[in-house]
Amino acid sequence: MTAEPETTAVPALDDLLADSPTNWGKWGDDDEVGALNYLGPEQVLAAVGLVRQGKVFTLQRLIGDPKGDPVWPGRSPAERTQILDESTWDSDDAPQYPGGLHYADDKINAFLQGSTQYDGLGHVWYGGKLWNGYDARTTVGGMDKASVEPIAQRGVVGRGVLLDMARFRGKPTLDKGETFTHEDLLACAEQQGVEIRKRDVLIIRTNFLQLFFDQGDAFYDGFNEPGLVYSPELVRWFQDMEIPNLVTDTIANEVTTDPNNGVALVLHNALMRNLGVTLTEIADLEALAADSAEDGQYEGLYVAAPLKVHKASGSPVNPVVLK
Ligand code: UVW
Repeated sequence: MTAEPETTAVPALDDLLADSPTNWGKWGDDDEVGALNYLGPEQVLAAVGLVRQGKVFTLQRLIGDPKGDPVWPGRSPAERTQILDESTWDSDDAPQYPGGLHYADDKINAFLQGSTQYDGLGHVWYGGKLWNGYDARTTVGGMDKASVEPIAQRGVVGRGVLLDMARFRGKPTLDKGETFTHEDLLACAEQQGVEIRKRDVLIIRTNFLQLFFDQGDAFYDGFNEPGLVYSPELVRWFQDMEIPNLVTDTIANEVTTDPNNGVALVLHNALMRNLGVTLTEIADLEALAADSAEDGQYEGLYVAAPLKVHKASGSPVNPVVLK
């Protein structure tokens, strides 16, 4: 008799996160920005004081990069179409303006989460409930609740701390499926000589998307990004530290498939859906990381405001760090 191979059932998020903390109701029944409530005038003013050198870093990846745009499997890169240019006026039908004005126009057809982006807190869910307990049916035809719009309206400003996990692990990029914990973030911060404080915006560098440019289509074989991995202790740490926003240079901010239980995107749920931590993805941290390694300043003023798109589950952003 041949023994059946042992299969381990993948738990439902409802079961895996049954005892995980939530912040539902903490900022009222109508809240749509969650842990961003931790960033008030006190945090803004303290962060402004970190601008000591006049250095400015923009964290958005180029949309329509001639080398390609890394996107979540199933999404497609943005397509930019030229609508008007000088050739338009080769035609007798071209619009004529008094004084002889000519101009260029273009448009893009893009996934709102197909570039550097903020997720609205309602972007992912399980068990029929979104952030703050909103019914998942409120997503039908557009996000009536916890879209990116309220995040875009308020903006995000605070102390940003860069945690260069690739450099900390002594590698050019983290590997497919490589994980790290909040303890690793603390060790990385210590090695960098910076403190992670309550209410910090965490900015984590893996440089994993370099492999998208190096490997071409093979990048998507067995797609499994590196990143933070779920544990009850990690969720408790985020909760205790009142982390408002997690920014990474990967497509989805965490290890894609949790090696401990086989569940996909556990932290999108444990941190974003349950605690209201805002997620920012596909950031380009290369210039900031190179500069921080040189000057030793891993903290700065973080400023971001995603595009205001009505009912959207996410939208593009070009975050800025000033040192
Ligand atoms: C998913 O969660 C599917 O995508 P994102 O990377 O936009 O969060």
